[in-house]
Amino acid sequence: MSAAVTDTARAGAARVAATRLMERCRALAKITEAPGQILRTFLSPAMDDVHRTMGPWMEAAGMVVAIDRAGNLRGLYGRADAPRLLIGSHLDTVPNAGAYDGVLGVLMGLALVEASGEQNYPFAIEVLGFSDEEGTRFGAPFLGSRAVVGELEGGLLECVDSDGVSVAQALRQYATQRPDAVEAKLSDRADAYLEFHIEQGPVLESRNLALGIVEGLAGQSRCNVEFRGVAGHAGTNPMKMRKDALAAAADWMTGAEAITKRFENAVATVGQIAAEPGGVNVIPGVVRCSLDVRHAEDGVRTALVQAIFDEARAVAMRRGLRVEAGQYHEHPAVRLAVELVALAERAVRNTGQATIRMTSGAGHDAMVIAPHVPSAMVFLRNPGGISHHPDESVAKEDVAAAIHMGLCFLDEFAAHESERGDKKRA
Ligand code: HGY
Ligand code: MN
Ligand code: MN
Repeated sequence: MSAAVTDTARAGAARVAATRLMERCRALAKITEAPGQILRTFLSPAMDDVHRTMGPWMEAAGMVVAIDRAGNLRGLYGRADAPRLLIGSHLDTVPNAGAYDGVLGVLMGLALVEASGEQNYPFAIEVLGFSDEEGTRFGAPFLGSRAVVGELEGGLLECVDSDGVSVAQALRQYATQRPDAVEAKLSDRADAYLEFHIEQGPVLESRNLALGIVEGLAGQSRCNVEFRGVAGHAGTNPMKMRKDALAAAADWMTGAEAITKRFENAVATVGQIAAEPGGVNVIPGVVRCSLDVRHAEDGVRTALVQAIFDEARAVAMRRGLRVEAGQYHEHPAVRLAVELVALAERAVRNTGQATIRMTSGAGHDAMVIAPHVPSAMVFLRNPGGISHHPDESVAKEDVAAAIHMGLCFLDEFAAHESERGDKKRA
């Protein structure tokens, strides 16, 4: 069959596979631990339901399916002792999430196994559905992929959820309830990792492109800032005599925003704020804020975190309050594997599409895997860049383009693996 006919057939198969993938995203979007919104968190019963739904799809595609002790869903297509291409992303969500963040990348792995038919690749494919990338339950992200690379340890295990349960306790309880869970570890045959993800930003749409090739991911810091003032009666305390923790936090946040704008391409976000005691007629005595800081260069990010902490101390001093600021999680910026990024770019071009190289402001499991396995990421256009929101969407045509590109990637990777094999034998 001529290459053109094969490619036309392939593009047709990709469109059929894209329709099924979108249906599966909608089916999984119905699985939630909060009626009326999409919410799935680390080791929750909702995640078990996702496994019970996806497992049969993966088995029907010829995969051997297992759940590991960190709650990651794993499907292997091909020989266990063959070199392995990992394709994955996460199955957990933020609160009130969209239907595609993470899930799409896991279903892309399944779709490529199904669409690749009986191709006899010189490698196996392992599809991974990570159990926690967002950090919604414990605040610390990447728990699933960190477990796989052996980095779920130390302080991360002591993070507690809103019920006071630690990561370590949650893992012990999960393993007790699932004696058949397999070890959460990376195969020593893992040769490459590929992650498909919606862009969660406006760039591809602004450039009228379906797919982007990720070269690197910005580093991120997650911090807590706590202001301690004096709670009091809202009616009897003159404004000049107050030590209002919420007014101080507000003062700090506007200062932090102005500071961040002076650091080019940096972002800082206070996503959570809790005021105590929380009465409408009580001056807040304690306010706890989250702080998420990101930048492509680690030195700039570290300097910005310090400048924002200094601003908190200056506001507290000015207003006569106490403040504690600390970083509880950070992940350095990551560059993805040059050779694999070029291979992914070639695969896009082989489908006849244009593409661009991008740096991701969002964190992804690829940044955890990349220091251990050569990794590449492909972004899909995300209308309006809307994400972490129920209006998050992706076009079926762009999913078809991604599947088409993914099949070309498998061809390119097969050639790459055969070449590696030849060199080893020489
Ligand atoms: O926070 C992030 O960047 C990702 O969506 N977890
Ligand atoms: Mn996300
Ligand atoms: Mn994500």
